[in-house]
Amino acid sequence: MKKAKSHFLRIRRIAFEGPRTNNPLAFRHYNPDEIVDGKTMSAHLRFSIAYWHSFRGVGADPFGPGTIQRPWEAGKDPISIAKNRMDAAFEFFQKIRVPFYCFHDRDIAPEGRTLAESNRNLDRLVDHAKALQRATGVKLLWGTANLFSNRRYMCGAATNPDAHVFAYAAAQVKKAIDVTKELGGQNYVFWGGREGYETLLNTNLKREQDHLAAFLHMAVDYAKSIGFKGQFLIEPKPKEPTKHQYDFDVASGVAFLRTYGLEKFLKFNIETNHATLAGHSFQHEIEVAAAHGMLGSIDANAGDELLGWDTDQFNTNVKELSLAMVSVLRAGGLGSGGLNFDAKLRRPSIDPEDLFHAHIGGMDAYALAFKIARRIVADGKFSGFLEERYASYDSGFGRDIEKQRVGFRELNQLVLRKLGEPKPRSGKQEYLENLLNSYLH
Ligand code: XUL
Ligand code: CO
Repeated sequence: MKKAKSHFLRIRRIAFEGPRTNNPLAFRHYNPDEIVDGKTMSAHLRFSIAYWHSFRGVGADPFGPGTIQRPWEAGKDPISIAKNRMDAAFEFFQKIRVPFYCFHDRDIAPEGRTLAESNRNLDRLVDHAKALQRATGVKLLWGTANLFSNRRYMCGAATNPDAHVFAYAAAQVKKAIDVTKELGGQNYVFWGGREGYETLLNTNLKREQDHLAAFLHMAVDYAKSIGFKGQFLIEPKPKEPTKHQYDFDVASGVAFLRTYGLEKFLKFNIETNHATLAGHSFQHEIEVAAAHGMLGSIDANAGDELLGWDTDQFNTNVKELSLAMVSVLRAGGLGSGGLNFDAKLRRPSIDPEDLFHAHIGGMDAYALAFKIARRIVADGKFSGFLEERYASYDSGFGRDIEKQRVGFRELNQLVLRKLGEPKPRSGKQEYLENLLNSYLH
């Protein structure tokens, strides 16, 4: 491939300079090559760039069009623009030093007038991506299909009342799985943006959920038939754009997947801002997924405490991330998943340099949280406290309860004859909060 011109001429590859550096374009905590437990930090954290935000986001909001103008968007031919944009993206991936990226089909290639034309456009950009992946070593963490922007999907894709739309979505996802496989994608994501409803006056909820399950079964069968080995992930979100989305949170997702016999085939892609929109903490969603052995990947971002929608901001809250990373480490890591920055610049952050500041902040916050979480886990103070708190279930009648070897009759006899009144023990929340802070500061 011929040497492409630089799109970020004034910015060099971001270096690790340590916590004391004054250089705003350097990492303070993320040292990609540092070996931790026999693996590089880069391999532990598996950072990924979200193509849709960083290379398709223009800062538009309901009150005004985009503010962000990139020089690589100039030109008339949509395919050449898409290729140019992809060159800029891969230069960014290298300079910010991430090993992965993620995309929707329509992020990387323009939609055509027909599905066949859209597929041809996609093929051209997939060829380009393949060459760039080979040249840079950057890999595809996951692919997905955009089943929510085009007006045909206004009432959903797999849950659309019109079977014709279901069929179209199936054809689009078939192609998206094909190209994800072709690019060596390690996962494939299903986010049901419009798989929900606005009003039950026009919605058959049960039928729509049955259809969503049928769609996912078809995807599983198709992946098997072509030998796609990537992990399927479902990404819950309670609302927005639909008022009520079927995969509301991890718990309802688990119930849905188990109800329809899909639990062996999918894990969860947990997004921080979706967790908080559902009224949960980020750590809660990770713990619920981990409890079911279904923690797959993370869409790393944050909401705004004062706003009730999906602001998709870069997360610099080290405390929140440390707690999340403790749960990730205890769950044994993310496997084929990673930390994908599903986060966008604020509307007035219009400089290409802002893209670097945003990701440096997000990566450093996660790297610091990772180090703190490793210390917390290694010290074992919190896990020791937990073990002690539940120790009464480790032997005697507590163990019999866990093993379901006793019932109400036996426990009734035990309390009346032997145990009597339980002695309450402090939950020690304030002590534990202080202990957590001692790791943070
Ligand atoms: C939307 C969202 C999506 C998914 C991929 O809130 O998070 O970008 O991550 O479709
Ligand atoms: Co997301």
